[in-house]
Amino acid sequence: MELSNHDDSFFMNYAIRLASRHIGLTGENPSVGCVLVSNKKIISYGVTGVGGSPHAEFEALSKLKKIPEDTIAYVTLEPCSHIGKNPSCASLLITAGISKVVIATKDPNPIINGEGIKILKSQGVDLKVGVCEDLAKENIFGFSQRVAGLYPEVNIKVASSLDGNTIPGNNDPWITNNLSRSYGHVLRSNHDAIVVGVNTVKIDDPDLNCRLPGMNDRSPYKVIIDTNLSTPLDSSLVKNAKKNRLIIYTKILKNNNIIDYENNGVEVIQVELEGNGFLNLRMILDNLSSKKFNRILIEGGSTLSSSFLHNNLVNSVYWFKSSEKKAEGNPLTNGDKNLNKLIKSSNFKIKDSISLMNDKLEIFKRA
Ligand code: AOF
Ligand code: ZN
Repeated sequence: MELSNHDDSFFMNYAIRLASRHIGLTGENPSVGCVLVSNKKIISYGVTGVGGSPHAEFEALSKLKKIPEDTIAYVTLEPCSHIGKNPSCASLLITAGISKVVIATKDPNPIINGEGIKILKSQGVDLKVGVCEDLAKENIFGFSQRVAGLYPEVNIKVASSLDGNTIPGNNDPWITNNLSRSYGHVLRSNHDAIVVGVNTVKIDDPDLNCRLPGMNDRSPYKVIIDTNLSTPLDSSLVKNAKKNRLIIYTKILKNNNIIDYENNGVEVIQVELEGNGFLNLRMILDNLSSKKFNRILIEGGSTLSSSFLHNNLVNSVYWFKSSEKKAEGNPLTNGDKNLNKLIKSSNFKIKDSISLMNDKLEIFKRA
């Protein structure tokens, strides 16, 4: 009996969830999920490996000794047609004798872009494209942007008290609760680079690692926006630069101490200033895109976050709000940095509101 539409979306949702687990871990490659189904049962599954290899289809196929004749492959992205760092997944599926492939969305990579589908079709494989497409597209949004020659996906994380203040009171270094902070670490793990302004480094001396148990290796690159190259050489980020994979963007400097940073393993990149005295954020995003980063997380401070918003460069805002704790100063709901206003004027829509015990996470997405 043919599988119904309902079953197709059930198996594809499973594949999409698998893919979600490796977002931020697959380097320049998108994270893809693959589920193999025989007689309505999942007989194998795969997800793109850490660093981008192996591809999901390869992993799913290689777990099986024998592939039943009626096997259907559910993949969140069109199987690749080319031989790159990995073999062609379209060819692997054909060689394995898979007679039906269900695909969530086409691969926007110009070297594939329909070629995988063509190869499968030419070999008589039964195809269905577009199952759970919106969800699958959301997962690879940053990748799609970058391969289309646009900027990577840029998301902002902010934490504040309910009234929008961001500086913790004296007695407690944290504004939000444990659960919010764990969620914040998940966000770190599923981005390729975390960006902060130099003032955040000077005030907080952060590590910007993913500190969830067992997930330390999921820490992305660190990036500091530092117009005058004044990041303290004894800051934790610089001292651990090699391990941290630290990049500092600064203005074009005639007399500079770049070598001091480079000796610590920092990559220093000089970019032009804009009229307002800020570094050109578009040039920075171009450069991050050339480094094949798909997803960028801006973690502070509020000046940097609002500059990205003012320049319409942000895709989502993750705003953690504590209902209990009070914070001081640096309000996100006032003046130039009024986040509420910026979100409204940049046409963001609230996409989700998640309870994190007594905190709340509001997720805004650009419409
Ligand atoms: C798939 N399955 O799991 C992924 C795909 O250099 P390569 O060989 O790793 O190929 C990279 C391209 O393959 C990448 O840019 C994207 O278009 C596609 N990713 N394709 O069939 C996978 N991750
Ligand atoms: Zn592939």
